[in-house]
Amino acid sequence: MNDAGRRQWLKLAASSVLAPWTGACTPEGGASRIDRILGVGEALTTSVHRAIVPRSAMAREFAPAMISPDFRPNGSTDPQTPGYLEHSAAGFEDWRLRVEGLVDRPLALDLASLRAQPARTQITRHDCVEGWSSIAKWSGARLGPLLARAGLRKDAKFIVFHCADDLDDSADGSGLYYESIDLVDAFHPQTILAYDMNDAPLPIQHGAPLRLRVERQLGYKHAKYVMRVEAVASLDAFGKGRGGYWEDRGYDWYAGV
Ligand SMILES: Nc1nc2c(c(=O)[nH]1)N[C@H]1C(S)=C(S)[C@@H](COP(=O)(O)O)O[C@H]1N2
Ligand SMILES: [Mo]
Repeated sequence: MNDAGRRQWLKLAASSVLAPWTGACTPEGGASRIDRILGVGEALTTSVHRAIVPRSAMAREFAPAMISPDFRPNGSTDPQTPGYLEHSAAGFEDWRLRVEGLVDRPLALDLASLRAQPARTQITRHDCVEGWSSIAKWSGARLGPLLARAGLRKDAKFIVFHCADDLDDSADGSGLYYESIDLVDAFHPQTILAYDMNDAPLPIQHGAPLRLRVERQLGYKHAKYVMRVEAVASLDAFGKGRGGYWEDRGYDWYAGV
C-alpha cells in the first residue's frame, strides 16, 4: 500500500471500526478491545492499534456516579511472602518504593514522599482479559515525573515493576509477579502508581500499598504490590524474557484496550 493508500485505509478504519467501537461501548463489560474486533495476531494487532489509536490518547474517564460499588479483586488478593507480611503488619511504615536500574539517582520513597510527588486522580474502567470490567477512582504519583526525578538514563527502554506476591509459592522467586511497560506508556499522563482507591488508602486485595495504573492496557498489566521499579534496556533477564508473569505464560506483552 502506498502512503496515500495507507492514509485512506486509516481514515476508513478510524471511521468504520473505531467510531462505533468507542461510541457504543457500554460503560461496563463491553467488548472494547480493537484486536478482538479485528481478530488478528499480536504483531498486527499491536501495529494496527498503535496506528489508529494514538498511544498518547487519553483513556476514557467516568463520572463519580459510575464507580462500581463492588470492584472485583483478582489474581493475588493477600500476598504471603514474609517481607510483605511484615510490611502489612506494620501498616507499611518502613516500606519504601525503590526506583533503580538505569537511573542516575536511585530513589527509596516512603508513602508520605510518594504522596508529595506530582499526582493525578482519575476514574477509569479496568478491563480484565477474563471478560469482566469494573470502574474505580484512582489517585497516585505520576510515573513520568518520578522517573525524571530519578534521572532516567538515555539507554533505558522499559520500566519493570517487581511485586511482592508469589503466585506459585515458589522457593526460588520464579512465581513472583512482575510486569513491564515501554517509555510511551511510562510517560503517559494517566500512568500512575496509585496509593488511593475511591478516596481511601488502597486495600490489600487491590494491591496495597502501591499499584500501577496503566489505563490504555488490560488488567494484568496493572501490577499490584509494587515494591521496586527498575529501568532497563532489555526484558531478557526477567522470567522467561517476555516482560511479565502472565506474558511468560502466554499472554501478549502489549495488551491495548
Ligand atoms: N502483583 C499482582 N498484580 C496483579 C495481579 C496479580 O495476581 N498480582 N493480577 C492482575 C490481574 S489479571 C488483574 S485483572 C488485576 C486485578 O486487580 P484488582 O484485584 O484490583 O481487581 O491485577 C493485576 N495485577
Ligand atoms: Mo486480569
